[in-house]
Amino acid sequence: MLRLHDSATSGNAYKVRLLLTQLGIPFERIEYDIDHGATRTPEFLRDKNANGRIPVLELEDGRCLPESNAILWYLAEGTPFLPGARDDGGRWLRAQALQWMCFEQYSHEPNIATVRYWITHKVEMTAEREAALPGKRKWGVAALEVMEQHLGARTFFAGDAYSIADIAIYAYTHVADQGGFDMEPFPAIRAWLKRVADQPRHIAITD
Ligand SMILES: N[C@@H](CCC(=O)N[C@@H](CS)C(=O)NCC(=O)O)C(=O)O
Repeated sequence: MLRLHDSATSGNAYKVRLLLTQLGIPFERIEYDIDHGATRTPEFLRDKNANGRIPVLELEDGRCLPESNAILWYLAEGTPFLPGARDDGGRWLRAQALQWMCFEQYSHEPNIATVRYWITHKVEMTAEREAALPGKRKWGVAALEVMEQHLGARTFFAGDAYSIADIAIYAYTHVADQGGFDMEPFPAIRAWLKRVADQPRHIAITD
């Protein structure tokens, strides 16, 4: 059985739990206390992820794949969750999915997810974090504005069907309010959040 090295409140890990569930693939969850360095032990760094982070997908043969969006891509290959698997526009749609997954990791997650983590995990607000906070809020809102503009004319991120691009971006957008991001000015995002939550076999981050 697949094993997911996991943490219950992590949006990055939730992406993988959501896709595995929607694909109907059984998996074992191994929980880590990320607040107390459980992913920084010599064993974890040696055997699971040298970068010291979850999620990590461990295959039946013991190979370990870190990075949430790489895991989504691996699992979605050959399924409708990787856009364009069955049509001529596949190359373009897959590139668009990758475009949005890169956007999520560079412009969205480092701002929106980090602020949420600081607040919900009640981490010590060091001088360094206090100094970084306004910039993270500013760039988090900027990411939401980019998404709002895109979704104003579209139903999903890559083409017109739900895909791993939506899963990647949904994970931290639907809990952005927990980091103090006001979603009121973003009606197109709010409509898209509902479309994603209405997909078959959807699970909550708390499930
Ligand atoms: N780019 C990575 C980020 C992974 C990440 O930041 N994981 C966090 C939890 S969301 C973690 O493991 N933190 C524990 C630590 O850094 O020690 C991904 O998308 O999987």
